[in-house]
Amino acid sequence: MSSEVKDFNHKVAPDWCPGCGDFGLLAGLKKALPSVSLETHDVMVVSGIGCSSNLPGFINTYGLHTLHGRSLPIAQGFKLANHKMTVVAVGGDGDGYGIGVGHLVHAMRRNIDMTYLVMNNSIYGLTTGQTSPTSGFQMKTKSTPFGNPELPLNPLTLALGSGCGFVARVYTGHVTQLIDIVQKAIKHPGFALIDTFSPCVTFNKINTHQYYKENVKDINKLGHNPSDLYAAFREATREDCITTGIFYQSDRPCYEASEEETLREPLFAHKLGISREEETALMAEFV
Ligand SMILES: Cc1ncc(C[n+]2csc(CCOP(=O)(O)OP(=O)(O)O)c2C)c(N)n1
Ligand code: SF4
Ligand SMILES: [Mg+2]
Repeated sequence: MSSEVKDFNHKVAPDWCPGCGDFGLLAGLKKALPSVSLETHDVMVVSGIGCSSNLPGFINTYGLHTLHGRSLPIAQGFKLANHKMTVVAVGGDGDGYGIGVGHLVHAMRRNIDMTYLVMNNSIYGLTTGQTSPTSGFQMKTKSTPFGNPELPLNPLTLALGSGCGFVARVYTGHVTQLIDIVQKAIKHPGFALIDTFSPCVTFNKINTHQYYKENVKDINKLGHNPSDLYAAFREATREDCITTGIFYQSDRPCYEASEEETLREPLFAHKLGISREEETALMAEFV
């Protein structure tokens, strides 16, 4: 029996502020998953810490709410242990581009088959409004009252330069585009990064819904060819508008393809080749 959108609804309603951009992402994800024939039990959603990272508690799939910045190591470990599951990591800009950015770079070059959705609001929402790695230059926040002295990180050029085989960006208010990109990212056989503009209506009065509605342009509608890496860099660094869409997609083989023999069966199903007693003793040594 196939799952429908309503099956992905959780009994716990999101506790995000009314108008938070994360609602759009949750709605899009709940529509995208069944549209690529996934059942609720096929999917693991893994997060770090932040308002956005509360998302696994609001969707009826398997879920893991881990440590700040640590969603990707755990999601990759999970995927390798059971590569038959679809793994979606989610979190915020602080989580993924700040404390977790080292994991992100290595996950992108490693290329394990999973999707990473970053709800990028250019602020630390949960901790009430400090500067994040994507806060604008000279932006005034609780932690930089005289203006942010640092340049914002560009997640797209970071991804393009780190070997990521699927690089996209979307505003969470554009749910149709979001669903389309999430579907393609899930079907992509490798690591897919989707940076999403997901406004924090409470602590960021600059990167607002209005701002994105007025300024974003879909590069795929403007004729961008996602197989062209150099064009992707150009689109990711444009200053005349804010670009969204699929910037780059390559057919580089994913990590699992290099371990085909080992991963014929999920790791958890491999026989250890030792007795029950030996297994218990081994576990006791590590746990
Ligand atoms: C190791 C560690 N450092 C700091 C924190 C405090 N902390 C919790 S969430 C967060 C930032 C959240 O920002 P972001 O990831 O952008 O998520 P948002 O709330 O904006 O969705 C911080 C600094 C923590 N929980 N753990
Ligand atoms: S504080 Fe900001 S990010 Fe957090 S729920 Fe409210 S609007 Fe969303
Ligand atoms: Mg944030």
